[in-house]
Amino acid sequence: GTVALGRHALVLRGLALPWVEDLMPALQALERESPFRNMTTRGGHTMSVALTSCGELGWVSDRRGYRYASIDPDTGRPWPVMPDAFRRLARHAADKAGLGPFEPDACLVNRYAPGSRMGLHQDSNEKDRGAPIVSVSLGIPAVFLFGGFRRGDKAQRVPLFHGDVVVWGGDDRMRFHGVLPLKPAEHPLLGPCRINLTFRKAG
Ligand code: MD3
Ligand code: FE
Repeated sequence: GTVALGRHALVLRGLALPWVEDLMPALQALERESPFRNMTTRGGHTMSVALTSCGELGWVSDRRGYRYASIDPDTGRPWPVMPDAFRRLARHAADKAGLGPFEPDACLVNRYAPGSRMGLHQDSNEKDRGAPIVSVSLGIPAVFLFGGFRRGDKAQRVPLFHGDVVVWGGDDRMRFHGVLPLKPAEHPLLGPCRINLTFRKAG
């Protein structure tokens, strides 16, 4: 089933399910190379979501603010190579949504525990605003907030489950969005955890 959230925002329910057995070992290898870390906001608060990255560029935050960088500051090494299964799933999803071809150079990996949340924000650090963003949800469910173009605009609530893929492009790329605090839950593969892979063309 495909659900349209906006003109260029599509939920592809369960699209990642056949890929999970290839995604999981790649994710484990990736987090051994560049472990999850809790970043700080510009205001100095610690985020409840843990983050790592793979691909040519990853997401870093420090006193200077947020940006994409080619070196993981926690390891001093380049980010892990984007696993083939990750890249192929991202391309497949963008094609399926009619927003391909997509060549991501960054994959941000967010890890949520029960209670973790992500406040409303816009993703505006990517140079190529014409490229879509592909997001893959794994593990326990979350409620995604799909807002408007101003912070105060009313947001639609969209439940996202294990295996769901969302593709955002065109006009919908600059919408405010976030994730409500996760309810306590257990997933048979991931335990009390949600993983979100977001693929971007950042550079
Ligand atoms: C809609 N992550 O990492 S993914 C983020 O579930 C982020 O971890 C959320 O927002 C998560 O920045 C949501 C879906 C997503 C990603 C980027 C978007 C939705 C978006 C950019 C524009 C509009
Ligand atoms: Fe975002």
